[in-house]
Amino acid sequence: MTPQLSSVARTSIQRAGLSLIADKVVAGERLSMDEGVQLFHTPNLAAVGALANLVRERKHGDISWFNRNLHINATNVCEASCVFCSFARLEEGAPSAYTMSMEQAVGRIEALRDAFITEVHIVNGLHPGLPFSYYTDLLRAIKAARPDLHIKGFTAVEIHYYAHKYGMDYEGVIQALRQAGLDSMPGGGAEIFHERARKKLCPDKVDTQGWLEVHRTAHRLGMRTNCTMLFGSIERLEERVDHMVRLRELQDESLALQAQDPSRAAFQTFIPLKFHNENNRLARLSAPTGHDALRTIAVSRLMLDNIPHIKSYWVMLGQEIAQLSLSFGASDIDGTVREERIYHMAGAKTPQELTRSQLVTLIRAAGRIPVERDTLYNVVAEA
Ligand code: V47
Repeated sequence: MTPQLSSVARTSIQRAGLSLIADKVVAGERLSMDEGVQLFHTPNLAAVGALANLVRERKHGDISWFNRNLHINATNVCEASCVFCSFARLEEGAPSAYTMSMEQAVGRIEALRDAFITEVHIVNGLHPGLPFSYYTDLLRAIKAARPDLHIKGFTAVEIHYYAHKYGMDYEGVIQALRQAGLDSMPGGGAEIFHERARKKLCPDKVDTQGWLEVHRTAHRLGMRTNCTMLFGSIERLEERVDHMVRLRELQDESLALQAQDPSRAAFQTFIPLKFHNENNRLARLSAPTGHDALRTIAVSRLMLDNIPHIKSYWVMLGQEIAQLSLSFGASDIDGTVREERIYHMAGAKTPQELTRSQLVTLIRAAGRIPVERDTLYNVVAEA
């Protein structure tokens, strides 16, 4: 049965002044930039959430996806000076700077030899002193140790940095990483595309055009990618909507090309990343509220009509908001994770890891049906 708005939700939506937007959502029509901004300014969060939940249930019913994965951040040495980042250290030898040896990185995979995982997620700092072969060797060593694992790794920021540093183009970098074992790319580094905010947040890493071009190239080469938005720091609400619209436009383009040539790819998942305010140069700002997180998830579900999944990454949202988000547009909560550094160095109080059964319990308690997926959303098991 096609999901419908309840009469209670319809009344609340009408009272919130969202009837025109609701008509478009019910008819499956695309929302404009101005409508996205209106959703952010509507005080009635429940009404916005009801609309997002309708779209979520049309796309996924009661299913909530999760996976079993492991995060590796092989180095936190990073030339970039993003003001929101608590993870990076400017140079080797700085307090708590580290770079894993091959043995250390692969040792983390080998330690899990008897544990069932399907994915390794790799994101690194922009290390000025490593050869490109460090990354290809890392991928080869991981694949040699665990050929069954899907490697999702290297943000557009890293791809852009390697292209400049090692004298290659984006296609050359992606192909070389892929030949070494890379299977797909995460969505990090997008931050906020709007130039006013981007200049303040991350003045010296890939610009918006470059970030989008890396993903365009990956899609052309048939590699699926994710996309993100860092919200709740210094950006304006209009800039959040602008960010979503720019992603939607690239996704339109990638999907149109994929329709002509099925070997091409597109975005799978959008992950709104809630700003964490400890141990970084934006520590003076308050952390975004749970209310803001739920609204941002809901608006992204409504604006990004062409991206299949909205992920509420439990590590950065906390388990309670991640649960609630499953009724506000999100249909995925990410995975077991195991040893996350980027958010914990920025003050996240969530555990380092959730077991499969904890993820299943969390999703069931939110009234949804947990389904374990692999990175490409093939069903691994119904829980
Ligand atoms: O690019 C860094 C963000 C991202 C902070 O694709 C911060 O499946 C908030 O992209 N407060 C990396 N955000 C994480 C990421 C990710 C995570 C999980 C899954 C996937 C996926 C991607 O974290 C960075 C940056 O945008 N970030 N510092 C901070 N203080």
